[in-house]
Amino acid sequence: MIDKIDLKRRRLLQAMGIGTAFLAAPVFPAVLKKDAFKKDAFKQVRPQLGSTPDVEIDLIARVDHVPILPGATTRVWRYEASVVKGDPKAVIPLKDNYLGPIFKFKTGQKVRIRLHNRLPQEHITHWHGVHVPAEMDGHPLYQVSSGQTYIYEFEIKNRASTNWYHPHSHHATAAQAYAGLAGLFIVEDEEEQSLPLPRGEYDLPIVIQDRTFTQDNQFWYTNQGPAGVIGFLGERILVNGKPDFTLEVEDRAYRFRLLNGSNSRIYKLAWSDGEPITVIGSDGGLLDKPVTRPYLVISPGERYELWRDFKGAKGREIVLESLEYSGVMPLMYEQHMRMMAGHGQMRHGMMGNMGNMGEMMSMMMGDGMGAMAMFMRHIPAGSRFTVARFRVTRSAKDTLELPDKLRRLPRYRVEDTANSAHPRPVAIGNRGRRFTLNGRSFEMAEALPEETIPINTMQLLEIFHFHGEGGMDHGQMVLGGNVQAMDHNTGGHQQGMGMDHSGMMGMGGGMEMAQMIDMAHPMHFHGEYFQIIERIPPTGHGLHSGAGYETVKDGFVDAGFKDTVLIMPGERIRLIMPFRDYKGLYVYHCHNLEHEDADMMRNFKVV
Ligand SMILES: [Cu+2]
Repeated sequence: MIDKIDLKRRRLLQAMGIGTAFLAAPVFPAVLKKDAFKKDAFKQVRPQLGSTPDVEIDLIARVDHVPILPGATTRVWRYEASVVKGDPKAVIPLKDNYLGPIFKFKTGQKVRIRLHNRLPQEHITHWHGVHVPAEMDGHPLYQVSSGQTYIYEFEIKNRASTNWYHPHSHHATAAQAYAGLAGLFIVEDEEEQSLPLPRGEYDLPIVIQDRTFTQDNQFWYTNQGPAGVIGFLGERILVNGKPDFTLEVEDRAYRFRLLNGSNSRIYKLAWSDGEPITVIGSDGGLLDKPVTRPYLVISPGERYELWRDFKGAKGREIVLESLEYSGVMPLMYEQHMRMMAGHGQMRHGMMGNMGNMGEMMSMMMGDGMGAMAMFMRHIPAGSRFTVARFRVTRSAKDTLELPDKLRRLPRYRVEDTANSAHPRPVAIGNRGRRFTLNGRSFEMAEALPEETIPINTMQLLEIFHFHGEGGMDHGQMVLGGNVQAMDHNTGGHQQGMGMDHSGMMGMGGGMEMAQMIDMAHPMHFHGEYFQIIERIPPTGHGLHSGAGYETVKDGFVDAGFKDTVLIMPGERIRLIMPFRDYKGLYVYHCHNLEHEDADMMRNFKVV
């Protein structure tokens, strides 16, 4: 029984956007608001391959039903593809799976992909990590209606790398990806193929996602209430589209290509037998040499390639686990989850019977089994759980030794950037309980002067949190130790927000709200891979206490080419990114997909 709801819980509920007007979310698919944006000025631009494509593919996005759990099939949205021309091995279909087929291309190939939208909704697909012309990148400007086709044509310029493709539809990326639309996009090149790395059945994808199911085996989704602030979290982990993922392996070395394809969940991966995690590649392909870590933090959108040798483990089961961590979620969430755990409400990491939370929900919303209750079934962020099991059942005929060196990796240097003294800011802030970038929300075709970038330049970028810390004037933010004027884009928005744009009463001041929703964000930049040159830890004072940072800090692998990077509360990250070959609009955004859909996204305009 609950006598009273204490202030902290009341604040959590308010910060998470419930307790005033809470919209019960329908079972997926949700009805999505139409955007008023006129895109007449942005008719599809046919690109110029300059010749006929080497590979031509028909890609269909459609509704389907696939077996996931025992019993009823699950209604999903999925990709399906076939090779119309060229190497038939360019498309590897996955049977009985909602995941899209694996694309395998070679550097230098010219590709044409005809995307047929057979979804009951507007849609566009983005090739995450792939360096393509702006019109080919899946900007929401180019989304097509149900029944329409979008034709992509581009040359594969990437080095060998594990990329992926997923929706980038306006305000609908999260729901569409969650419904199943995602697939791997692997690029191979000669140098990578010549290296002594595991191949064929020893080179395997590990796509990690989380989902919540209804009683009749259907995907359940919401982006309302707490899920709208922290992102959607599921009650079950799926690997390669399957629950309770178990793989029989030989006692030899494997190459695992990891993708975190979850909407918002961050994993802290470790081997159950105490072997360190050996990383040989990241978003943009192989590192120059292997890197070992006690655990690996992988946030939504990121890829890492692991080397794992099961030598000497025959007869054993080795588990890939996600370990406990803290500090990535808003403090209120973590306090709340600890409190629920302390009250014995967790069962197998979930809310068992609805308990206090359910009663509280009944009191506050008159609906004890509503959307909030479904959402609260999720595996708490930062709890420990199994991701995948590997049973070493077979003896290998041969094996490989981990090479000391992998492949040459050109290093980007600050002195080669066009703006070494003035990094371009990517300031994470908030307006009420919504996150902003450089003080702004996404506008379809808008780019500010600091978001306008001359073509064929290298740029220094700095990502940091700016929630209107005191002692600074409006419209200014500290960047690399200098105060930089940001007049036209921060003025007034960052501080003293009593009410957010939806008219909901905030928590009585921007600072307090900022403190309550401060969290980690996986930032993704479209266009081309960047390199991280510096990760500056939280200072430990001011808004960001840095609490929990030590539970994740040894799990970042910043080497190599990246397109997505997790920035922790209080951290600053400096990176160098080239803007080569193509002019036009490329988005950068948070890859917590609920944040992206809530407009935590902006454009870079390459001119
Ligand atoms: Cu975010």
